[in-house]
Amino acid sequence: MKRCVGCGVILQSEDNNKLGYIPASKINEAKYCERCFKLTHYNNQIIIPLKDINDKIIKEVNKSKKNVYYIIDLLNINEETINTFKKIKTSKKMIVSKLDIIPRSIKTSKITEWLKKVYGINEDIFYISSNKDTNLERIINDIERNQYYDSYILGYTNSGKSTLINNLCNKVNPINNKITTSLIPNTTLDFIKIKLIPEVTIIDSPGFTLSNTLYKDNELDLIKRINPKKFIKPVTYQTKDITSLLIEDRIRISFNSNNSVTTYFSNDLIVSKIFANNKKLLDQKVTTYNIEDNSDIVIKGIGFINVKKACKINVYGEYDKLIEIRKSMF
Ligand SMILES: Nc1nc2c(ncn2[C@@H]2O[C@H](COP(=O)(O)OP(=O)(O)OP(=O)(O)O)[C@@H](O)[C@H]2O)c(=O)[nH]1
Ligand SMILES: [Mg+2]
Repeated sequence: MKRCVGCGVILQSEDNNKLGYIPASKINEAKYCERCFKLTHYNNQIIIPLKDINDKIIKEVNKSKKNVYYIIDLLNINEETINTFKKIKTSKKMIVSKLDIIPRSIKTSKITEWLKKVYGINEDIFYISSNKDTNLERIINDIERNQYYDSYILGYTNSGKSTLINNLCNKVNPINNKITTSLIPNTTLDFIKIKLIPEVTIIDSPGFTLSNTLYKDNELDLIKRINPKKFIKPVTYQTKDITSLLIEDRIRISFNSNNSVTTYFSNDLIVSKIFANNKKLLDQKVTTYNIEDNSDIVIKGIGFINVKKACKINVYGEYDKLIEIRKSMF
């Protein structure tokens, strides 16, 4: 039984519509399945939704009792991603990834304090950037110091698990077999065991998936715009009682008073300020939230909007499923 080095599935040449397919003529020497090969060499993106993956991962990890590093990206900190962290019952630490995109105005010590106060996170928290090779040696030192022989790398899809593992290997024990990484949801399809050094194993995992997302799995352009490439530039809007922010022509949030609100999203996400007498979206379900001074409107998987003064907001349509309100880190 041979597994794909890129995504972890078992290689097979019986059915080209099933996971792990590789033509029979290639199966002996192949390291990667056809999907990973096409993704890496032709940017041909085949998306495979994974069913019930969240429960399966938690079950397997809790049974194993192995150490866990849980990767989370700043724009995806919300009740759901934090609750998943809390379901892990083995020794665990948090890694906030993609430090290179976090606005310079946000200090990591502030984030740690806030994660503790608002979300009750008492575990160690690391801040890394795989792209910029920042603080990766802290993870390696942590593994060494604690003598973790096996550690899972867990986290939501696209949080940067596989990229981190490739970069850790590159530092310690460079190998040619890179795990496949990409922006498509669920690039990694099964657990992948990697020897960091002979006595230390790191296990990559399929990403957890959010219960609701702004995008459908095949909306790759939108997925690209949601995932920041560069550091996020916060944008401040002054609102009046008729102002709404419209996000990607989908989520509309209206404000009821003069206020100052600042968005923390990928710079490529399309956000516009519109006015309530714009009828376009008016005959929809409306959900109202009472916001206290200095709070965040969290949009799951997308980012958050910092609101300075207490106010009421309305959210239109079914997008209330993506909205949470929390105390701001500022
Ligand atoms: N800016 C930035 N982007 C990163 C970093 N690490 C990973 N990415 C990007 O995030 C996207 C997802 O990376 P992956 O490593 O495939 O994420 P994953 O968590 O393994 O995703 P799944 O396998 O789908 O669960 C890719 O486009 C990466 O280039 C980082 O440190 N900084
Ligand atoms: Mg992966």
